Amino acid sequence: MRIINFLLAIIVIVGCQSPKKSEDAKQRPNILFIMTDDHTTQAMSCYGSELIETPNLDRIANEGMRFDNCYVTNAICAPSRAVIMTGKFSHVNGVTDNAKVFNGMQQTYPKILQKAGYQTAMIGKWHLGSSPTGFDYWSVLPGQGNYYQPEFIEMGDTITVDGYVTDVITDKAIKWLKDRNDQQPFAMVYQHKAPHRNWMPAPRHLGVFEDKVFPKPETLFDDYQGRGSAAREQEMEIGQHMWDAWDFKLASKEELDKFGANNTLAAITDAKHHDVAGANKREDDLKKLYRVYSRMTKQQQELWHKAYAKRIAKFKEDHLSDKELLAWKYQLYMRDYMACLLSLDENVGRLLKHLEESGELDNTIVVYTSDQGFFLGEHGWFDKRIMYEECYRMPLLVRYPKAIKAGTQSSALAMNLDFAPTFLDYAGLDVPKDMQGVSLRPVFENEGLAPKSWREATYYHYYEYPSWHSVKRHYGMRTNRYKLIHFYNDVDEWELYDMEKDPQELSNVIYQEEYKAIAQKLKEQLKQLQAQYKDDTAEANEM
Ligand code: SGN
Ligand code: CA
Repeated sequence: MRIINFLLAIIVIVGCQSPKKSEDAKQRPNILFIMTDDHTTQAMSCYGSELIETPNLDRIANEGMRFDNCYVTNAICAPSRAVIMTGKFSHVNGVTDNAKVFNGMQQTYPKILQKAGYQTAMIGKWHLGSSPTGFDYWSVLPGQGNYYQPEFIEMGDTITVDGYVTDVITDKAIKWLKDRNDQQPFAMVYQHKAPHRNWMPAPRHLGVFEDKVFPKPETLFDDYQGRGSAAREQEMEIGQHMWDAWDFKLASKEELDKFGANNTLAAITDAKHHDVAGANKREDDLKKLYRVYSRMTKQQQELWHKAYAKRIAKFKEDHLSDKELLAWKYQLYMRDYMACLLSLDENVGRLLKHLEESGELDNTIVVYTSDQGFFLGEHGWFDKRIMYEECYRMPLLVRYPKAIKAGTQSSALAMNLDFAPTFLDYAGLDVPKDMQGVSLRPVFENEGLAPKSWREATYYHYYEYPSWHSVKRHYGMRTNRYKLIHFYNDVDEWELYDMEKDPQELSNVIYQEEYKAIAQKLKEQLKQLQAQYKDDTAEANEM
């Protein structure tokens, strides 16, 4: 008994002193990969946004590097995630659109890190169809996940957790960090659902922006003159393709209660929410909202109705139409999107604070990004997919004081393809030859400037058509100055933008005499990129 007490005392004493870090944990950096869903640079104060303050994200930028030219290779969820995991383009990793299931047998950067002695975890939105591989611990939202009382698939078991999704994901992340073995470095993939459609804020943020008027983007009333059929025929207009109940929360307590009393949950799971012309539009719209509304507690529902009562009354009274109605809907969209960002920023702050307090922050490469950008009313749109700047550009902030000078900005052309090689490079591992991206380390070491012989163009290819939001198939490239796009499949149209003269992409100059030579040169360059990245998947789909 005495011996046991003695041993216990030793354990307590040793446990109280901060345990000595192994050389491994001291030298190889931890990696914290923070990715949100559909968060765009126009809604980050560190990128100059006047729409919202994001102090905790700004901290990462102020203490690290902000990338101004990081581009996604295929602006949609699952494809972007698969590119990040593999360091390979969609046509190589197989996930060309959201309906494809990721083949988890293939090589990924978490697998390589895990094999090399990193502890790996994947927490939050996954959206790759198959179960995560390469992680010691994983707890992921099924599919798109839910904002309230979310389910998780945790190492194969489905559980439901009370609370708001952004808070719950962070609780899980902090718990895993606390429980892990700190003698090994870690790589944690921490991915949020927010601020994905239908933009449901945390209970504590419901209604916070109801009286705020957000500045309108200059192109909110775009008429798509000067662009091709892809811009004209898409289905992502705030005015035409958002839903009154689902998106704008224009459904009263009475209407929702009545709907709930007349329908069983089982019968309302097949809402055809993308069929805007459907005869039962209101019915489908209510179905979709009721499904998520019924997940809330009574108390949460009360807060919800209190927050939205005012806009419902205004909708009934004002009978707005045309431009006035669109301008008002834009406000409703912004109020909810931005309110979702409040909890996101708070939670990122909470996680950074935990790392700081546990002494790990400065030995951790902290990355903040989103699976792609998003339209916040530019061109009258929401959603993403098309290779226009607002959604093509990704936010990318990286904090790692051992290698990155605080407060630097980079205009080097980067892609989500580069993330995996960057992590492997910093972990001191060889980047497999078949990864198509390159490590961003030379950019960090060059204080953000593109080093000599850095890439001159990024490459893009989007496939999900015909489908949600009707954005035509296209591929293209961007240099520092120009963007060239080819829409194919049911059309054969080229667009060229001079980003220096026309940053809003309002005027397609491909047929203008003065751009003839540059268009020719860029087309050649585009062919070379396709050869370099071995992408011949468009040819099969040409007209
Ligand atoms: C849902 C959304 C779409 C969105 C896709 C893909 N509709 O289907 O607006 O484009 O997800 O988003 S919703 O009415 O169900 O919200 S992604 O981020 O997963 O690519
Ligand atoms: Ca997304």
